[in-house]
Amino acid sequence: MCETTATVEKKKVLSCIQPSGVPTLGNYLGALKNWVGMQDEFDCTFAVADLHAITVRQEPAKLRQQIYSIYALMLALGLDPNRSTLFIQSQVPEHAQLSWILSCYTQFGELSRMTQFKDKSASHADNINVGLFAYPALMAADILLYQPDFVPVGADQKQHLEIARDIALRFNRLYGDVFTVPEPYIPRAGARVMSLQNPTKKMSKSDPNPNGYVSILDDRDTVIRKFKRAVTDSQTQVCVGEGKDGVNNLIGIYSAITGKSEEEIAREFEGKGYGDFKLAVGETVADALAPIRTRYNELIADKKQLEVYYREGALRAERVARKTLCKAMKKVGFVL
Ligand code: ATP
Ligand code: LTN
Repeated sequence: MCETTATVEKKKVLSCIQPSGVPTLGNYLGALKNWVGMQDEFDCTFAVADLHAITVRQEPAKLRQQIYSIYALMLALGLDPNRSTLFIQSQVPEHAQLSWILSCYTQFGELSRMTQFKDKSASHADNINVGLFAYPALMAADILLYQPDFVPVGADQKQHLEIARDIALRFNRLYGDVFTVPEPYIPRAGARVMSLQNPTKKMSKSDPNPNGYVSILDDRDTVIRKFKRAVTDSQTQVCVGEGKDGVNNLIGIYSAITGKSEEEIAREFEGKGYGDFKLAVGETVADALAPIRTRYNELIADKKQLEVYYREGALRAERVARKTLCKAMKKVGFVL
């Protein structure tokens, strides 16, 4: 009997994170942690979305620092440049090129419905720029250039992913199969981590109140202090329930890190008060983040090595991106 030597091609995954500050526990549980776990099973591409970050005003020196910092953090978390393609978006010009093309296949009306645009226009009322509005077309380009099957993101990005799918379908209908239409990959626990100070609002690294978020690089005492101060409610029982946004959020965080179910958590803290629970969540989060911080400090100290990784990552990304861009350009009718 003949043995088949054909290898099964791995499914592809792509995601990005903005260098708009130090990533929070929300970014970690909603996205980054899942990226690390996907590397064995999938052919992964991950990027620092610096072009997206300038949709709100950034201080140049600080932005540069944050780009290095997020790249180092991706490595510290366990993303492996030998197995995955890890790059900086602005170093692969195909993103901006495809973004322009796709923006001509995106309707003003559909962009006007984006909740992130509405939120950010309200919080940056003095700078409602065209880039902030067109952001989903750039995000669609980030994705479609790499033909991924899955895009792991937090729940807040679902709407942007749907528009990326719509753009891909629209383009394919006009020109044939140019783009893979990707599926969102949203984790069961941790998909929407809320602010510790206002648990009806998502935890965000650009929150002006640092007690609202836990940064991945916060030290142990800071993490525990922020959890001790977390807003809860006037009840006493540790369990999921209506009107218990703060406690629900803490249970979600604890569940995402320990893998325990809501019922198991309720049983574990039966008869104990919120104080004990908040301390336990704080300690668990601090334990999970400590090794990441240590590794990050080593990596960020060696800029030369970081540069080797991100330059190589950009070359690898560009080889794939160029192919898709050329295909799309040819279909549209450009002379190549
Ligand atoms: P900003 O707060 O500056 O607007 P952001 O953190 O919302 O930025 P990104 O840095 O691009 O945006 O997010 C990277 C990933 O983290 C995305 O997949 C996003 O869905 C996820 N994410 C962001 N905030 C949360 C949260 N609070 N809970 C779960 N996932 C989140
Ligand atoms: N829009 C995302 C960041 C982002 C992204 C992407 C996520 C930019 N390009 C491509 C997934 C795929 C955000 O604001 N969280």
